[in-house]
Amino acid sequence: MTAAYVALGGNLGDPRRQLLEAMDALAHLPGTRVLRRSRLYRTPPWGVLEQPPFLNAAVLLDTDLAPQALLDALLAIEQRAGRVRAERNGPRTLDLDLLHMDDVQLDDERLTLPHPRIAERAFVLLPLNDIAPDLRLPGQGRVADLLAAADTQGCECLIEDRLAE
Ligand code: PH2
Ligand code: MG
Ligand code: MG
Repeated sequence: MTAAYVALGGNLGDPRRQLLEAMDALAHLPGTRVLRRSRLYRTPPWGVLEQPPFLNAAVLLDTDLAPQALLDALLAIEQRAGRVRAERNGPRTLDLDLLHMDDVQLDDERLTLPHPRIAERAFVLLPLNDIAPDLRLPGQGRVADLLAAADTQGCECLIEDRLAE
């Protein structure tokens, strides 16, 4: 079993429902359990500014799936949520990004682990800090330290969405 950290995001349709349903879908993947769920965060759009705010979250999985198989499973869940691949960094119903798997470093045309741009993105670091503040990302640093240095302006935690473990 391997620990896997997945970021969830969305800003079209009903993002809260899509994120919660995606967490359930992750819990039903073969050989996979959800160990921790972050709170939900409302975050200003990054990259393409003219689009609605995002909801973001993160989960910690324990999984038998290999990285590429897990990536395929994440893309299938995105598809079922009506994801249409249009503009890079543009609006989407559901985005599931594999951030890190313990003891895995890889770089091929489909997948780079750890995800190389975690340190730049408050919308990833805020929820990741809920579930793994002491995680050390090879090449980037410790999550809580990265968050302390990040620009979290405009990000808000949806307190009412604190989820049971
Ligand atoms: N995802 C993007 C582009 N911009 N901005 C926020 N706030 N949250 C996201 O999840 C996000 C984004 C591309 O995946
Ligand atoms: Mg993304
Ligand atoms: Mg993605």
